[in-house]
Amino acid sequence: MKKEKVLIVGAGGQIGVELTLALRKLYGNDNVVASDIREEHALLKGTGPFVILNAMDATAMHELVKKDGITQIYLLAALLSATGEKDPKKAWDINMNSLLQVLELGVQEKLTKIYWPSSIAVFGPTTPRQETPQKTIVEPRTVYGISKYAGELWCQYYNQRWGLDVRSLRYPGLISWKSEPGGGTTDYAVEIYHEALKHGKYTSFLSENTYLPMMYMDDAIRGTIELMEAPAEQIKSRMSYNLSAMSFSPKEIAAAIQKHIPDFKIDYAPDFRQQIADGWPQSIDDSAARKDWDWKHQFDLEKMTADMLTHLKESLQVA
Ligand code: AKB
Repeated sequence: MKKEKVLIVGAGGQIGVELTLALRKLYGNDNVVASDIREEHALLKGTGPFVILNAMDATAMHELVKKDGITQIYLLAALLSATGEKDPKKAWDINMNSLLQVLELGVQEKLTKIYWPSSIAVFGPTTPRQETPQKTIVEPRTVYGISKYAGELWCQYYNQRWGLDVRSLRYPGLISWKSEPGGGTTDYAVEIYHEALKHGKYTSFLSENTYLPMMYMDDAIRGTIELMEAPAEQIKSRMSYNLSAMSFSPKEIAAAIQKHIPDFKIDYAPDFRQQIADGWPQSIDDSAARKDWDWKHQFDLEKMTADMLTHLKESLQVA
C-alpha cells in the first residue's frame, strides 16, 4: 500500500462515489477521506472515513488537511453545464473559488498531487467539432465551460509558478450505473437506461442526431488513476488532457438498447440543453493522452450497453 493520504471533495457525486471506492482499494480504506456537503452516499457507507465539508469553506478544509495529514486532494465539487446556466454567478463562485482555495492549500501544505476535472465544455461553437484537437479555438459559451477553461489556466499557472503537481482531464459525458449524474447536458445517456428498464420508453431532451463524446465510468475512473499514477515527467499538459472513448447520438444509443429490449421506444422533446450540446464537439482527438501516458479506452457503445443493463437490472430489481 502507498503512503498517501487522500481527500476527495465532492465524494457523493457521479465521479466521486466510484473514484473514492477505487482509491480506497489502491491506498487502503482509512487513507482516503471522503467529503461532501451532502450526507454520505449510501454506497460509501462503511467503506472508510467520511466528513461533511463545504468545498467553499477554506478554513474547514485547511483544518481537515492538517488534522488528517492529507497529501493529495481530488476536487470534484462543481455545478455542471445545465445547472450552472440556471444560476451562473453561483456556478462561477463554486467552481472557481473552490479550485483557487485548493491550489493555495496545495502550495501552503506542500501537497504531493492535486486532481481537478475539466470537461469538453471548455470548447464552444467556434471550435472544430470533429476530432477536436487538444489545442484549438476555445470559446466556451456556458458558465460551466468558462469556469473550466479559466480553471485549466489556473492549474497551469500554479504548476509553472509554484511547481504544484496538478493534473486534469477533460471528461466527455460520463455514463454510470452506481452513481447518479448531477445536472449535466449529457445526463440523458444515463437516464435512458433507467427509463428503458423501468418504463420501456424515454423522452430525450436532446434531438435524435445530436452527437456527443461519451465514456463509460469504468474507463473514466481507470484513466483518472492512470493519469495520477504516471511519472510527473510524462505529464506534458499542465492544463487538461482531452480524453475520448466513443461518440453517439440519442438515436444510436436507443438502437443499442433495442438490441436487448426490442420494445423500447424513444421520442424527442429538446429543451434548453440542446443549445448547449450544439456548441460542443461531436468527437475528440485524445492522441496526446494516448501518447504521453498510454491512455486506452475499453468500452464502446455495445459493450457499455450490455454492462449497464446487466448491472442496472440488478440494482433497480427489474426483471
Ligand atoms: C455536462 O454535461 O455538463 C458534463 C460534462 C460534459 O462535463 N457531463
